[in-house]
Amino acid sequence: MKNQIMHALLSITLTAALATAVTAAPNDTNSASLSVANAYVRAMPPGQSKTVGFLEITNTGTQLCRLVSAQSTLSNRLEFHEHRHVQGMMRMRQVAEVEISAGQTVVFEPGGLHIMLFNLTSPLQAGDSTQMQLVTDQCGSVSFNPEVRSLIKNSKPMDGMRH
Ligand SMILES: [Cu+2]
Repeated sequence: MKNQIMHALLSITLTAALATAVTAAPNDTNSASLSVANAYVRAMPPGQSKTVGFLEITNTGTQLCRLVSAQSTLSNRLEFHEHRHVQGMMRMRQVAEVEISAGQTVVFEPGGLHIMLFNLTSPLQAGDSTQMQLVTDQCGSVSFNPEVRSLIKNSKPMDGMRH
């Protein structure tokens, strides 16, 4: 009888340990099913402390992945945003998470989904090295190095910078 109780307790402990390991995994492992292409952030005009990032992310796996947060050495506050036309006006709003179905590519682009980077402490210039990481709920995380692109190359310089 005592043995059975001990066994049950051991099982519970093992289950709890496994659950902890699974929960911790997204921060530690690089995703096997997500790949990022064409990632860039905009160089900042003088006086700006925020900028925007764009990329294409593909889910090559077989399960749904949800982007739940973004991290970067550039900024302590990153948010997923999207633009929506509301009564003829372009409005920006924060989205808590971004879903990527199995086999789908989600594009972050000017006028649509984008990543806002707030509180940048130093100006960002074309050629600077950067690092960014996207964290998912169950697909691990993916790290990459966005290119810094100058606004001058863009035909609509202020697009995406308005709040
Ligand atoms: Cu935004």
